[in-house]
Amino acid sequence: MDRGALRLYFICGSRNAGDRPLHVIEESLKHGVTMFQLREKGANALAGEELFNFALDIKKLCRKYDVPFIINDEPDLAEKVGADGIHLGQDDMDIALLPPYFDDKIIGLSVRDRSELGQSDISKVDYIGTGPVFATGSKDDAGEAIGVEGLENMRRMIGTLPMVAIGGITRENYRECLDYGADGVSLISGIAAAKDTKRAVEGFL
Ligand code: TZP
Ligand code: MG
Repeated sequence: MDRGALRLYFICGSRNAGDRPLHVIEESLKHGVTMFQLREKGANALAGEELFNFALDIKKLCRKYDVPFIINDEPDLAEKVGADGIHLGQDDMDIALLPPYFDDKIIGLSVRDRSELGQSDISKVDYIGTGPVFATGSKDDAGEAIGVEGLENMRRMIGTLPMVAIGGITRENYRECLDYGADGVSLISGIAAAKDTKRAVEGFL
């Protein structure tokens, strides 16, 4: 994959961005987000046909702005909707078991530290997501923050494999993540909870 796509990687579901999530997502894409992930989690998360239709609407937006469209944790949905890739966590499906659809798609994997790296087969992984770098309120089981030192250690262990930082990323600490080895940042609230989506995106860029 083009590691440049990781520069500003927005993650969002239907419950993260007020009552007009598609509008927020379109604004974010229009103003410069470089990769998008649909992560549908939590109370009142969409499922079934509703989730499929939401995913399809987002895919159309991603195509319009020429931004890769990734789906978190749901390979069947990703294949059905024709997504550009899948992002998996340590407890999700084994990458080796992904169907052939994903052979030429983007595969992302969450890896927080040396121990998780040791138990991961990264031979088919296009990028890893490392964190939480800072404290986050967006994921209950995110675990303790690894800090920028955690990022730096991971960069040393993975060589040139594309890596995106995640967890508590703000305009203030964005640059630091890049300085410590990340190719970019992925974030939910930094964009989804911003009053002005355009300003938030442009602020990061
Ligand atoms: N994985 C580790 S931290 C996190 C995920 C999905 C949440 C990131 O959200 P925020 O609001 O950018 O901290
Ligand atoms: Mg997961």
